Amino acid sequence: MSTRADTPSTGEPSDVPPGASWELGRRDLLRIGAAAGAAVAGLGILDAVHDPGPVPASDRGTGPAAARTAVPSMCQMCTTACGIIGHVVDGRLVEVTGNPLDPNSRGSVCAKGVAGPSVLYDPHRLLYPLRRTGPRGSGRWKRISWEEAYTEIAGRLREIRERGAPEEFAFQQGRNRSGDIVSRFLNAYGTPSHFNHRALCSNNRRAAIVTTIGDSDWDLGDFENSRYVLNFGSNWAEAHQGHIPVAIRMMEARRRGARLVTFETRLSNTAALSDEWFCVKPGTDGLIALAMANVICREELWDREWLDTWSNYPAEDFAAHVARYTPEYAEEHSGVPAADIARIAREFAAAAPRATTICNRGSQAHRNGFYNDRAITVLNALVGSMGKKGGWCWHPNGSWDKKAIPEPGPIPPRPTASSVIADARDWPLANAFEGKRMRVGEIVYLWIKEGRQKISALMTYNADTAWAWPEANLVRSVLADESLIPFHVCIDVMYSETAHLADIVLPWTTYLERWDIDARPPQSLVDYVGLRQPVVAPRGESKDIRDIFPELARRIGGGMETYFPWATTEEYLEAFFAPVPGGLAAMRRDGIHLDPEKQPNYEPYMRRLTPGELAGATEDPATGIITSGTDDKGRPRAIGIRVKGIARRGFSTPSRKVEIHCGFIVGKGREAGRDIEPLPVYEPIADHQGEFPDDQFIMTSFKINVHNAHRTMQSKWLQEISHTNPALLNRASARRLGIADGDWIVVESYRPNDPDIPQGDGSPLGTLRTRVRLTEGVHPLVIAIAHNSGRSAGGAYATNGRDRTANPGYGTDAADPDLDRLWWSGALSVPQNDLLPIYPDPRTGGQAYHDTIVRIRKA
Ligand SMILES: Nc1nc2c(c(=O)[nH]1)N[C@H]1C(S)=C(S)[C@@H](COP(=O)(O)OP(=O)(O)OC[C@H]3O[C@@H](n4cnc5c(=O)[nH]c(N)nc54)[C@H](O)[C@@H]3O)O[C@H]1N2
Ligand SMILES: Nc1nc2c(c(=O)[nH]1)N[C@H]1C(S)=C(S)[C@@H](COP(=O)(O)OP(=O)(O)OC[C@H]3O[C@@H](n4cnc5c(=O)[nH]c(N)nc54)[C@H](O)[C@@H]3O)O[C@H]1N2
Ligand code: SF4
Ligand SMILES: [Mo]
Repeated sequence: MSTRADTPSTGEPSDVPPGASWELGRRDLLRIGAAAGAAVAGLGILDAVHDPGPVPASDRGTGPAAARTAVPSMCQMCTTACGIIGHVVDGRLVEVTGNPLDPNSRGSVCAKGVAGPSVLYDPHRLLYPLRRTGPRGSGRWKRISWEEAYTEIAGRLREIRERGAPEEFAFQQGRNRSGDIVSRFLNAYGTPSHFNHRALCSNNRRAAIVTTIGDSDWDLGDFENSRYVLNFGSNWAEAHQGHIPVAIRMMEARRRGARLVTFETRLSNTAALSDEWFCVKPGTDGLIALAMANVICREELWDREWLDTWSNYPAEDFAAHVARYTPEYAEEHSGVPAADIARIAREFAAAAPRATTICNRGSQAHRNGFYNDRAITVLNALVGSMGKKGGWCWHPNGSWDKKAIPEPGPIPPRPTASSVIADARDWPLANAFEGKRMRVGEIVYLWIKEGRQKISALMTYNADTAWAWPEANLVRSVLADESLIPFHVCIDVMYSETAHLADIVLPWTTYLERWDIDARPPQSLVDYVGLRQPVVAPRGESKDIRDIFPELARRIGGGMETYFPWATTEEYLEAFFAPVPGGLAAMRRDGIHLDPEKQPNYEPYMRRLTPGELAGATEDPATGIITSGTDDKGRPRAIGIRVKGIARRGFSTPSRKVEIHCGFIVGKGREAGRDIEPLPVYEPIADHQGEFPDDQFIMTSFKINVHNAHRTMQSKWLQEISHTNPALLNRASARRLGIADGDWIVVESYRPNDPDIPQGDGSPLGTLRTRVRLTEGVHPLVIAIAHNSGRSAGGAYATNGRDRTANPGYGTDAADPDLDRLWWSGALSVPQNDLLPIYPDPRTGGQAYHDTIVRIRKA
C-alpha cells in the first residue's frame, strides 16, 4: 500500500466522556493543532490555549521586565534535554522558553517543554518522605521525616553490604540524566545489579550501529544538509530521543528542497510531514532496506570506490548476498510495491553522498530489530554517504567530551561481585560493548520471580516499571511480593504504579529544581556541554539524589563515604566544570558551553595519523592495521589503517573499516550458543507469517507528541490536550468484523509462539476493553495503541479523575480548584503494557514492542 501524505493527520483521536459526543469539537482541533505545531516548530503556542492553572495570569509574560529573572537550564520532559530559560518572578517559575545558545535545539522548545510549570506546581506532587502503613500496595501512607527515612534505608543497605552480598541490592533506573552520581553511588556500594531501560528503548539500534561502525552507537544524520532522507520508523515529528533538534533540521531540509520518504505502519505526523509515506507491515523495514541494497548493487549505483576503500566485505560478495532480497520478495512481505522500492533506491543513490537514513523504534523494537537496523545502516555505506556532509553521520561523544571534562575524583572502581540478571548471558550482545552495557531490563522481574537472583533491597529511580515495562502486571505482582522483594524504596517526583508498591517513597526534585551536567548526541556534529540548574528552590521537602546519595553513603559507611568528599553539589560541579572557561559561574550564566574551535565530525575516518601517533607504532603488512601500545586488556591497541599509502584513523572497528560483515557478533553468539548472522539479513517473524484470520492483528505502540510516558501525565496542561488512546484500526479490516467507529472492542493478546523467547508458548496473555477509531491511516493488519495513557495511579490528572477522591497521603493538602474543571474526567484511557509479552530480540535482548499477536472482537 502506498499513499501520498497530503493532509496532516490530527494524530489524536477524540475520547468520549460520559454523555459527550464522539466527534472532535473545534476546541479539540485547535488544541491538537497547537500542540502538533508546537512540537514540530518549537513554538510556545500552548500559551494561547492552555489553562493557566496555578500560575496567576498576571505573571505570564506581562510583568515588568525588571522583576523577571531568566535562569538557563535544561529541559527533561523528555530525553532530548533541550536548553531552556526559566523565567522567574518573585521566586515563581512563570514561563519556559528555549535557550538560543543550545546548538542542538537552537532556542526551540516543544509543547512539553513549555508545560514545565504544570509539573513543577502539580498540586498532587510528592513533597514529603512516606512510609507505608498498610500492606504493600494498600495505598496507606504516613509522612515521615528525612531522618527516619535515611536511618531505615541506610540500615538495610549497610546490613546487605556488610554481609558481603552487595548484588542483593538492586537498583532500577529509567531515563536517567544523572548517570555520574548514580554510578558513583552504586559502584561505591559495590552492587552490579544496576538495571537500566536500554533494552526497552534503543538497544537494537545502538547495537546495530556500534557493530557496524565502532565509533558510536548513535546516528546523527546531517539532515539539514541532506537532499534525501529515508525514514524507517522514526517518529521524529512527535518523539525521537533528539526530537526538537531533529525536527527543526528536517523542516530546514524540506525548505531547501530535500525529499523525505517515510516507512511507517500508520500515518503519524512524521509521515504526514514527509513527501511520501509507505504503510509497512511491522518488522519488515530491514527487508525493504535489503531490497534497496539489491537494486543499488545490481544496477551498480553504489559508490564503488568508497566501498572498496572502507568496507570490510567485497562489493561483489555483498551483491551476491543481497541478490535473494529482490524488490518483489520485499513487496510480498512488507506490502510496499516493488517498483517504489526500486525507484527510491535509485533516487537515494543518485542523491548520495547527501543522502541519509534515519531509523528508530519503528524498525528496531522488534524481534528482528537488530538485523533490521544493521541492514538500514549499511545502505549508507553502499552509497558512500557515511560521515559526509548531508549524509549519515555520527559523533564519538554521545554527550559531552568526557576526556576534556572528566568526572572529578575519587572515582570508585567497578563492582567485582556478579549478578545473574545484570549479566543476562542468554543475550550475547546485551553487555558486549564496553562502557555501553544494555542489560535486558524486561526480564528482571521474571527472573526475580523465578528465583534466579536473590534480592534483599530494591531501589527504583526515574522509572515507572510497573506501568512502562511489558507484562506490567507481572512486574506489579513481583513488586507486591515481600518474599521476593523484602524492601523497596522508590524515588520519584510523582506518585506512580511503582511508588504504589514501595515501602518508602522519597520525594525527588523535578528537573526544574535540580542540578546535572548534561548534553545529548550533537546533531550539528560538534559536542557541547550543558548545565541543569535549579530554576526555583525545591518545593516541600523534595530532594535531589545528589543530596540523598552522599548522605546515604555517609550513613552506610564502610569506605563508601570517601567517594563523596564535597560538602555541596555546587562544590562538586565547580570541580566538574573547572576545565570549562569561566567554570561553573559561566555555565550558570549561559547554560551551555561550546568550544568555538571545534569542527563538525565529518569523515572522521579520513583523519591522517600524526607523526606523534605513528612514532613507535606497528603496522600489519597484510591488513594495513596500525597498532600502538596496548589496551586495558593488554591487547595491541589499533589506532588506524593504511589506505592507498596513507596512514589514517579509519573506523574504530577491529578491521578499522565499516563492518558489513561483523565477525565480532558471530564470536559473541558462539560463546552464548546462539547463531548470529555476520551479514545483515531479513529474519521473518514466525508469528507474522501466513494468512491472518480476519480477527487477528499485530498490535503496535506509539508515542504522542505532547506526552512522555509518566513524566507528563500529571501535567494538567498536557492532559487537557491529549488524555485518551483509542485503538487505531483500518477501516476495511474493521468492516469485515462488523466494527464501526467508536465501538467497544475486546483485545486479547498472546505470547509469541517461539522457543527462543522466555515463556514463548503462544499462550493467551491479557485482555483489554477499549474503543476503536477507524482510519485509512493504519496498516490493515495492525491495531495501533498509544503508549501514553492508562494510568491507575499518579494523581487526578494522570488518571483522568479516577484517582481523585482516594487520597493516599501524598502531595500537598492544598485543594486544587482546577479539579472541578476537569472536563475530560472519566475519558477513555487504557494501559497497553499488561498485553505486551516479554519479548527480547534473541541477539541483544531488545524488547519487541510492535510484534504482539492479538485477536479482537466487538464487545
Ligand atoms: N512525545 C514524546 N517524545 C519522546 C518520548 C515520549 O514518550 N513522548 N520518548 C522518548 C524516548 S524514551 C524514545 S526511545 C523516543 C522514541 O522515538 P521514536 O522511535 O521515534 O517513536 P515511537 O513512537 O516509539 O516509535 C516510532 C514509530 O514506529 C511506528 N512503527 C511501529 N512498528 C513499525 C514498523 O514495523 N515499521 C515502521 N517503519 N514503523 C513502525 C509506530 O507507529 C511509531 O509511530 O522518543 C523520545 N521522545
Ligand atoms: N507500550 C509501550 N511501552 C513503552 C514504550 C512504548 O513505546 N510503548 N516505550 C518504552 C521506552 S522507549 C522507554 S524509554 C520507557 C520509559 O519508561 P520510564 O523510564 O518508566 O519513563 P518515564 O516516565 O520517563 O520515567 C519515569 C519516572 O521519571 C519521573 N521523573 C523524573 N524526573 C522527572 C521530572 O523532572 N519531571 C517529571 N515530570 N517526572 C520526572 C516520572 O515521575 C516517572 O515516574 O518506556 C517503555 N515502554
Ligand atoms: S523535545 Fe524534550 S527536552 Fe526538548 S523541549 Fe521538548 S520535552 Fe523538553
Ligand atoms: Mo526510550
